[in-house]
Amino acid sequence: MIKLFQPPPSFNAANASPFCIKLEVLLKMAKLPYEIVIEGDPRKGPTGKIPFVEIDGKLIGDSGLIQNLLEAERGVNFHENLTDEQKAISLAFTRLIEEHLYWVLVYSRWMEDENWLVLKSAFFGQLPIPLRWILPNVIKKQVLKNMIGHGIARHDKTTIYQMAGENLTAIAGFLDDKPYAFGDQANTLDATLYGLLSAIIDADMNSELKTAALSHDNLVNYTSRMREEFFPEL
Ligand SMILES: N[C@@H](CCC(=O)N[C@@H](CS)C(=O)NCC(=O)O)C(=O)O
Repeated sequence: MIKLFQPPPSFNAANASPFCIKLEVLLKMAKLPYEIVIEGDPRKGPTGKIPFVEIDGKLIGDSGLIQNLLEAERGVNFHENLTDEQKAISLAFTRLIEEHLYWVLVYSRWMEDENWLVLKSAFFGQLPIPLRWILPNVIKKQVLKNMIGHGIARHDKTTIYQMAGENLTAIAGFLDDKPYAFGDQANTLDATLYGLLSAIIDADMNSELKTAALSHDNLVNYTSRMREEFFPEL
């Protein structure tokens, strides 16, 4: 049985982490049995990030690498029926979502004062005092450092949300009125896309990022359809 290590559901979404939502959707798509182990500390994972899994006694991190491993070792094909061109588009959008749009989500959660209060309480609210007072600001400084390293936090707020708006417009234009990214069958890009859209749209936090996402009806409808299909219990 695959053990999936991830934090508990939060913010009215299946998970606080879009990568955890993505991986859980992939496991559901592949109909592979798995067991969730609640783990909120990314440092416990082999790459220092969540999600991670235990398969055959080995810990493996990174949703994309786990996906590759499932394809190589469990006979799953997350790209079934896709042409080489579609596979290339899928990878390009995956990188846009995970390597750029994701960082705007991080910015909107950690740097917007109202969202920071929600996040602080969800992530650190259960810690004993004085950790509950000290840790949030220590981690926030580290997250800001990471965002500066990535480059996103070197821009002003208006520019950051403008860039995210461009990403969302590109995604909405590509999705158009298709049920899934590549037509009638859900593929790996749907897991990635839903993970991030759910973190933006379903999560009970507001920002210009969410406003931009909500301005695309097809993204809103897609997110609620995917939620209904993969997390009907929510
Ligand atoms: N490429 C990784 C990214 C995972 C990731 O960034 N996870 C975040 C949570 S959404 C994390 O663990 N951050 C903790 C940190 O960077 O210290 C994947 O696809 O799994």
